[in-house]
Amino acid sequence: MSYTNETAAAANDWVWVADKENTFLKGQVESVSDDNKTYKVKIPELQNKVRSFKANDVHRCNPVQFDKCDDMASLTHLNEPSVVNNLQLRYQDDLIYTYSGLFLVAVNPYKRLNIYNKDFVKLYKNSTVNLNDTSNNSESDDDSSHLTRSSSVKPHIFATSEEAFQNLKTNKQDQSILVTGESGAGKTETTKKVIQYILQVSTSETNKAASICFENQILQANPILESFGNATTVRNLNSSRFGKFIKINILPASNELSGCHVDWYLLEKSRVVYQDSKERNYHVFYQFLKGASDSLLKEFDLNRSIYDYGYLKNTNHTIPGINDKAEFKLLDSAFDIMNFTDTDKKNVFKILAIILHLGNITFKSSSDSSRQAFLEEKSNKVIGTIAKLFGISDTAFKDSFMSSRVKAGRDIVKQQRTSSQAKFALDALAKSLYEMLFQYLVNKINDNFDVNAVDAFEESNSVGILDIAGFEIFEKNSFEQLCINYTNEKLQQFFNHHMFVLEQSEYLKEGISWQYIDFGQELKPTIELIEGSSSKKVSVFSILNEECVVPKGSDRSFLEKLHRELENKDKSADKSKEKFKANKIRDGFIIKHYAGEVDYNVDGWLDKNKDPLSNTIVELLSNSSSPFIQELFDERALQHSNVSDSPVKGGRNNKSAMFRTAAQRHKQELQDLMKQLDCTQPHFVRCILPNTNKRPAEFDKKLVLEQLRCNGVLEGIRIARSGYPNKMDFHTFAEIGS
Ligand code: AD9
Ligand code: MG
Repeated sequence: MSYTNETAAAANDWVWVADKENTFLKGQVESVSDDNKTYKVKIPELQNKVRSFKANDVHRCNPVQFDKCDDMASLTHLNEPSVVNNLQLRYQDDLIYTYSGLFLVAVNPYKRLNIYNKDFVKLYKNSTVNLNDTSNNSESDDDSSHLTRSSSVKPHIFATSEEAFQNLKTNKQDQSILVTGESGAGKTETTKKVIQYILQVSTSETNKAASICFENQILQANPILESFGNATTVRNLNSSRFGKFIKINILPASNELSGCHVDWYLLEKSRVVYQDSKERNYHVFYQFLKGASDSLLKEFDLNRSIYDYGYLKNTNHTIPGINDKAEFKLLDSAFDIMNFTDTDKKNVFKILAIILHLGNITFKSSSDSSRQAFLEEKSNKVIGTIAKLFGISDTAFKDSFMSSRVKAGRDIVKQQRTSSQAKFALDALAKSLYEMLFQYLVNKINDNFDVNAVDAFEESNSVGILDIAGFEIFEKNSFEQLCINYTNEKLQQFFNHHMFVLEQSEYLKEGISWQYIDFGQELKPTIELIEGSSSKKVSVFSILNEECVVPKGSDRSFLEKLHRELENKDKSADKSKEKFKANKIRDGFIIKHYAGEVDYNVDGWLDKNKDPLSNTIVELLSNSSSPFIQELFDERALQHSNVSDSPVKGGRNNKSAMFRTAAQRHKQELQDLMKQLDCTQPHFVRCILPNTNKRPAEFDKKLVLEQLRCNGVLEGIRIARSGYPNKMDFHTFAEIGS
């Protein structure tokens, strides 16, 4: 990437040059061609060899006084190598936090640093400065104070948290802290640090006992969410397989905690029934089997061996550094602190037991052409156990997955399923049950916060912390990647627009004329391509939703329709079509995201988008003799009886919400999130993975550079550079001018 207003290098200048092996190297310009297009550069690291480079691959180095600078926006020469180099130099000194304009960049240290203790909280408390106090020529109509970090305190997640906290108190405005990054980059750890800081500075002196109790409950929501929502993956031993937005309410006048609320997004359900090699199922299954009492396991007809369960047996059951038995104890006490009764806890464990048993029903196929499914002998006992736990009859349960009802003319007839169809139905049930359980847990946590909330809700403001996966470009990208990339595209649009608003207000204040460009608009065509808009009805999601309801819809017909409807034949007509490319060779399509082109493969998209549960099973379970199961499925039954192509609005907790496809649901949830974020003063944190070996002190420049391109840090620099440089001090100005 070249930056438009970057000053060109001349002979003898020190520069960064592109290098395949080292990403970039430092060198000194020997000469520049007459047309300024080619540079000859001497490179000390390559035994002073002189090499030729195109102008685009040559970037000026910064004067040494900028080494390890706290805010990269202040670099004289702002280019990719300088940014990466600065992060690397700081990382070597354990300076993991660095500002880049509006961003706080956090590089995962992969070791415990002593920078989060009470002394550090004290250091950052009240460390913000009021910009309005220092700007005596402000003519802004905006009478809210803008508190920002003081240049005397070093970049730190506590500094960002303090800024949010002080702005909440002073402006009585909701705040948000958006934390994104790759898997393993440190988002969840960062989120925990923000919560730790907010809780420590917001504890009320007048109502200390209640405050400590509430603080404890907020902290204890985490072990529950992590047990059920986290798993060991190749990238992260404790990887969150869902996104979350935690809002902590505070009364600005008294500093008192007044409430808390958790929203969640995109739980990876497929992990319940299938895990890649070297990965695990959700932590809770291992914790439960290792930590539960003998009597509890017996009650659910379970034994301790992980290898006896179809959904676990191919996974590593012990992970160095993870003690499942001890974690179960922590989970159990978190349940107690969150006021789960013994019955509530038993209900939760019952669902886990049912899921484990569901994975143990196995089939044989008949040898004739019907390939009809037959149960393996031992499965009959398992079915009996599950039916008992569900509170339904054995036969009805067996019937619900062994056969399906299909329309034949005016009649509904029963059709026997094949082995793979029956297995699909059971897996779908296990996945849905797990997701419903997760929803139940979050609802319980939120209900508990509501009960304990301080009775002055309308006077409170919140700090919301978003912990959500960053942009993903894998070898094979599926529906899940589209959902997460679409989310990141929206968040980037939010950032770009926010930056534009800030810049604009800065120029207005100083009466400087500038041609405003809202960089948020640049992302609109891609977003519209995915979700559609009032003027653009046909989108990836609309075509996918349609294929899920038309008779005989398939992944292939979906793909054909995508190619037909979205491939760009008329370039002038529709900007969003410029972001779409058909990829007929790889059975997929390409979307040009701001972070790069992503090749999506459509295998399995219709199944992933539809509600996989059949009406039969939903009806059956909503009439269960167990009140808990009945309650879980009642709502589902209601949704099923109202299946409609144009779903009504409503959050996940809205009982009147009709069934929606996964795409419709995610679009709605994201809209709700964006609406909330729009009302907040945002703060942006970008977590960076330094290496893929989970090792401290190892800094992979290429890996870091790729992340900076994807996570908007370099995009932020590009936008900042399109405006006027407004952060230059006098000495630098004089140096450049001379
Ligand atoms: V994922 O998308 O949920 O897979 P995260 O959330 O980005 O991912 P996480 O916060 O779980 O990553 O961090 C991964 C690991 O890095 C942690 O388990 C720690 O071992 C390590 N880590 C991250 N941040 C810090 C830190 N500030 N100090 C020490 C850290 N270790
Ligand atoms: Mg995480």
